[in-house]
Amino acid sequence: MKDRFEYAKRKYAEIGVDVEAAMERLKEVPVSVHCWQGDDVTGFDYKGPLTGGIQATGNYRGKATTPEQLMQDMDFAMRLMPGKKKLNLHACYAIFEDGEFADRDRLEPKHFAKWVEFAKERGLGIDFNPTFFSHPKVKDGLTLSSPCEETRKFWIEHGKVCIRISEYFARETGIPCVMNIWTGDGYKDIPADRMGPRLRYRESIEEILSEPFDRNLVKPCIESKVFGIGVESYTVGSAEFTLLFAAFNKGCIPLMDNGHYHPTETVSDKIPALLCYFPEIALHITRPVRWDSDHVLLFDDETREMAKEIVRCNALERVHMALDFFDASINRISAWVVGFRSWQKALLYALCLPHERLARLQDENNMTELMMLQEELKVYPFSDIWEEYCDRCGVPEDWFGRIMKYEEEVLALR
Ligand code: RNT
Ligand code: ZN
Repeated sequence: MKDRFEYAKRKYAEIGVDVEAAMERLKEVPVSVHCWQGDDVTGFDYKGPLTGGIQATGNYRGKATTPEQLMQDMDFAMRLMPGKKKLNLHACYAIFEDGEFADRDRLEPKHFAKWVEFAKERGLGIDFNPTFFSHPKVKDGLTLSSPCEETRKFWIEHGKVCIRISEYFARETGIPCVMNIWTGDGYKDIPADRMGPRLRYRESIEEILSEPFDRNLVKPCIESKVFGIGVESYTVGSAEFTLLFAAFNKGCIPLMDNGHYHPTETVSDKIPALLCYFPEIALHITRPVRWDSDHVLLFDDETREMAKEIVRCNALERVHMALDFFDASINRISAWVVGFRSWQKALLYALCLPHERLARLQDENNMTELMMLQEELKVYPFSDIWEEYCDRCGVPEDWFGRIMKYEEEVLALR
């Protein structure tokens, strides 16, 4: 195996790529692991169905149903993922001690103390998301854009308490917290007023962000969407609305989820466009199949292309990367691990490309050689670099066998 790695390393060196440097660089890049793959976005605060136009399908055995189980599963999964991680939480994952309960507008840092403990023990930063769905106060499918003042107030308050919790995460872990605002607000059928909800949405988010906080600790993001299930005709937080909101509100970061665009649009192309204007951007990395289906991320063309853009733009520090998929039809731990590994592969692959040389060919209009080289690079001995990277990160070779054993010994008994 080492011989193969040495050969691959030489082969890459011939085209000017230092694979050692690539591996070292990747080890420092944090990728946020979403807790919600572990329990199909259920959370711990309400017993109702998943709403907001998103859907987890499948009923594979062994779903985590308590904080202890979710932490145990996540811990197990993370050990099988090479590279640096962050923990991504949603507000609905608040942990209440014996019989105590606080609604979403009354959440406090203490309700996340156990998560902080979990993160600190493992040296992880924490990212956060207010949860504007799966809750009785979502009125007629609306939250921050609702015409009902009481509803709007409730959700604004939720956003504000989440800022305070985000700041607490950052202070405790010493790592800034990326806080993402996404709502499923919209209409199933053709609305009579498209601007009204957007004006209310704008006002609500501005109000949330008027909560005083340290901008070095909390990085607020806003995520757009094209449509959801049951919300097919109109989405308040559309792409244009969201991008312009971020552009006009200093310090607010636009978040692109690559499941949230029309099927022939690509987020890989949008990354460099946004980087021309925003100092920082954020991503939800997923795999949409025909719609925003949130299938497990794979090492496919568009995934590689997104990673290539981030690396080419020299923007590994400017792009906050988070995974966002949830498949309940297969072993959830394998889903987590395969998805995370896919993104690591994509980043490592991108770091092992001779970007300057390729760009030069483009600038010289040598499109003949550019095509040739881009095609040849696809079958370079990348797998040997990847194996070496996993080995250096201490990931066991038989990681999948371990997941199967965990399914038998832990998940199957739930
Ligand atoms: C939904 C959005 C959103 C959620 C998570 C659970 O379409 O992608 O980011 O997936 O917040
Ligand atoms: Zn998302």
